[in-house]
Amino acid sequence: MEDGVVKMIDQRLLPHRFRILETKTHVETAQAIKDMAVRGAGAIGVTAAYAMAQAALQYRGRDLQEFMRFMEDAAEVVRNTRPTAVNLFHAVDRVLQAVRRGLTVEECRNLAVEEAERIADEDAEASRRIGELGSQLIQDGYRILTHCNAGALAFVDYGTALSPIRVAHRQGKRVFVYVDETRPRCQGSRLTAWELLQEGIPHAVIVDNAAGLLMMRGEIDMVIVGADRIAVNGDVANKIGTYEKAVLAKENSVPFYVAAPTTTIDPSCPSGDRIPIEERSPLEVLTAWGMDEEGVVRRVRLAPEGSEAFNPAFDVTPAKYITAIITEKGIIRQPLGENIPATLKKI
Ligand code: RUB
Repeated sequence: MEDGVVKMIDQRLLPHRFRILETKTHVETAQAIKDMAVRGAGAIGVTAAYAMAQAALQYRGRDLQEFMRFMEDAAEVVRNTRPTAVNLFHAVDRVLQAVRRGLTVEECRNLAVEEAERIADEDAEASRRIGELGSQLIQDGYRILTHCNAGALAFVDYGTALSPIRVAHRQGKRVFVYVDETRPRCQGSRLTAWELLQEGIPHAVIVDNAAGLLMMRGEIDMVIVGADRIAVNGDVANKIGTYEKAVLAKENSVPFYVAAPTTTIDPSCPSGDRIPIEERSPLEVLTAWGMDEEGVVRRVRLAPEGSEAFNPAFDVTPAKYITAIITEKGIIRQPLGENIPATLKKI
C-alpha cells in the first residue's frame, strides 16, 4: 500500500497480461477480493488487512466512537467477500483489535496501517520458513504434484506449497512438478505454471484427472498443496479436487503434504464439516477463458446453452489422508488431532 492505494497483480489476466490493479478505497479492495483479482488464502488475508487500513485512512472525522462504527462496517464489507479462507477473517479481526488500542482517531489510523504491514511481514517470514522446513522433505530427483496455486501469487513472497519446491530447486536438487490445471478457474495452468516458468523450474501441466494414472505408475513421489482453512482435528479445506488427490495418494502410498502458515489453522473450528464452502458462478464451469490464436483474450462456451452447472470452489480433505502439515513453526505430523492443538498452545 502506498499513500492509501493498494497495489496488486491482477491475477485474472495472468499469464496473458501483467497488470497492476490499484484500489483506492476499502470497498474497491473488497471487490477485488470478491472478483478474484487477488486470490489465495494468504494473499486475500493481507489484502483484507490493507483494506481495513484503507478504511481507517478514509475516515475523515475526529469522533472515536463514530470511527469505530465506521471500522466495524468496513469489516463487514471485507468479511462478505469470500467465506472459506480463514486468513481473511483473522486479518480483519487483527486490524480491528489493533485500532481498539488507540486513544485518538489519528493514533488508530497509524495502528491500523502498522498492523496490516505487520501481517504482511509475518506472512513473508512464514513463507520463507515453510520453504526451509519443507525443502528438507524433498529429495533430489523428486516428481511433485501440486493442485491450484499456492505460490507467491497466493501468499506473500515465496508462497506456501511452492515455497519448499523453490528452495529445493535453489539448493540444486532436481525437481519436476506436475501442475494440476485446476478447473474451473485454472489457477494451476494459468498461475502455478507461470510462477514455475519465471523460476525455471521444470514442470508439466496435466488435466485434473491425470494424477491417478501417474500415481499408479509410480511417477509421483510426493503431493504438496496449500490450504484455505485447517480445522483443529487436522481436516483441511483447499481448492476443489484436493480431496480426491489425497485419497489417490493414500491408495498409492504417495506422501501427501499440506503447506500452510499457522494462521490458516482455525482454533474455533473443531472439524472440517464446520468449514463454509464457497459456491461460485455456474458460468465458471460452463465456459472457459483464454487467449486465441490472434492474441485476443476471450471467454468461450463449453457446455450447451441451457445446461446448468454446480460450482463448489473448495472441498475438505479428512485428516487421515494427510501425511503432515508444513507450517512456519515446524512440521506437524500425525496424529494431527493431538499435534495441532499442541502447536496452537505454543503460539
Ligand atoms: C486458492 C487455494 C490455495 C490456497 C492456499 O483458492 O485453494 O491452494 O488458498 O493459499 P482460490 P496460500 O484461488 O479460489 O483463492 O498459499 O495463500 O495459503
